[in-house]
Amino acid sequence: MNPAKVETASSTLAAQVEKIVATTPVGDIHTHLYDPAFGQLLLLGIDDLLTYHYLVSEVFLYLEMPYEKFWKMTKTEQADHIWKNLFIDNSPVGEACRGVLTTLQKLGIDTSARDLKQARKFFAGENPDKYIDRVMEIANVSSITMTNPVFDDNERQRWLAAPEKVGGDPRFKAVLRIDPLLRDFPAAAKKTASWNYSVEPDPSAKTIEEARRFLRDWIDPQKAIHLAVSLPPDFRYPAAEGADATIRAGQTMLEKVVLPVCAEHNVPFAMMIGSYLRVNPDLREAGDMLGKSDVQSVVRLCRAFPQNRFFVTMLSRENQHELCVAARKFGNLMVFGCWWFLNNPSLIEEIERMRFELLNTSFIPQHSDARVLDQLIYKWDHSRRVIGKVLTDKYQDLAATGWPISKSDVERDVKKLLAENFTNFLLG
Ligand code: FIX
Ligand code: ZN
Repeated sequence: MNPAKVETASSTLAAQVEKIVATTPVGDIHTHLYDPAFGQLLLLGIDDLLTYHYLVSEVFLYLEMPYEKFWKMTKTEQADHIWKNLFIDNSPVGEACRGVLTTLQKLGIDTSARDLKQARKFFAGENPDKYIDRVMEIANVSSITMTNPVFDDNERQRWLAAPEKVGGDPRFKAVLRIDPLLRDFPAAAKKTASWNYSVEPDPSAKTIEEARRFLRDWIDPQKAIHLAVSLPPDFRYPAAEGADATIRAGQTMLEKVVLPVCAEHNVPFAMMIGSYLRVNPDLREAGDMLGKSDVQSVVRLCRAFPQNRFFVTMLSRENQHELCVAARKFGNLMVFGCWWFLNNPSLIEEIERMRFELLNTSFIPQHSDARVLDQLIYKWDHSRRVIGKVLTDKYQDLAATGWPISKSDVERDVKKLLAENFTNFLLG
C-alpha cells in the first residue's frame, strides 16, 4: 500500500514532524538520575531544580557574595536566593532558568504567580516512585541511563549494601563510570587496593590483571550497559612524549584494562571529552568548564581498537565539525548529544544541522544530562523542538528535489534518532 503521502507544504510537514518528534519515546542515554532505591541520590522538586549547579554558577554572575556564605545556606535558602536573583530581579532568559519554568508549566503550576509557594506545595509529599512514571510520561522518556561512579563512596556503598535492591528498576539502566582510573590512576590504585585488589600505582602485569578483575566484578552486578568516562581537553591518545607517570598509567589502563574488558563483554565505551574540573573550586560542582579537545586522539583509538565501539561527545563547539567527519570514517564511533554548555537551542540547532548534513540519521542527537528528575521534562521539550525544526528543514530540502516524504519515513527516522541508534549500537 502506498505509504500515506505527507503533504510537503511546509506547514503540514512541519506539523507532522513536530508531532512525531514529540510523540516518539526517547531513550535518554546519559543522566545523573537514580532509581528510587538509591534514596536521596535521586533529586527532584523545586528546590533541587533551583539549586542545579548550572544556576549556582549563574547566580554569582549577578551578586558578589562570599561563596562560603552561599554554601552555609540551607537548600531552601539557596533556592530562594537563586529565585530572587535569577528570576525576580532579572529576567530568566538563560536556558537553565527557562528550563525551570518550562518544567513548572508542564506540571500545571502557574508560573505567572512568580512565587515558589504553589510549586513547593505541589512537590511536598510527592511519592518518588509514582512521580518518576509521571515525569517520564510527560517527558516521553522510555528509559533513563544512570551514571554510576564506582569510585564514589556514597554510590558504591549503596550497591554493596543492597545489591538486590539498587539497579533493579527496569526504567533505569546502569553505566559503570570510571573517571579516576583514567584521570588519576595513583588515587584509583590506592582505592582499589583498599578494596582487596592487588592494584599498585605502577601498572605491572599483576596490576593490569587485578584492575580487569575489578571492572568485571562491577559490570555484572550493575548490569552495566556500557562503561563511561569524562576526560579533560588535554586528553591525548597516545599520550604525548614525556607525559608524566599518571598520564602514562591512565593510557595503560585504557589500552590494557578498560577496552579489553569492554570488548570481552561486548559493551561500548563512552568518552565525554573536554571538561576541566573545578577551575573555580569555590563553586564546587558548578566550578567546571570546557576546553578544546583533540579529535585525532579519538580517531587513533577507533583505528587501533576496531573490536571496540565508542560513544563520543565533546564539550567544545569547536570540536563538533571534526568529530562529525571522524564519525564518517569509523563505524565503531557513535557521536552523541549536545553536552552541558552546548545544550542550548542556538548550539543544538547548529550542531544537529551539521550532523544531518554529514551523518544522515546515523547519530544520537541528544541526551539530557539531567541531575534532577523533573529536568527531563524541560530538557527533552526544548531539545525536541530544535531537532524537529532542523529535521523539517532537511525534509523540505528533500521535498524540493521531488522526493516524497511519507509519515512512515518520518516515524522510522525519528525512532532511530531518539532510541534505536543507541540500542543498536549497544548490541554491536
Ligand atoms: O561528566 C559528566 O557526566 C558531566 O555531564 C557532569 O559532570 C556535569 O556536571 C553535568 O552534569 C553537565 O551537564
Ligand atoms: Zn553528565
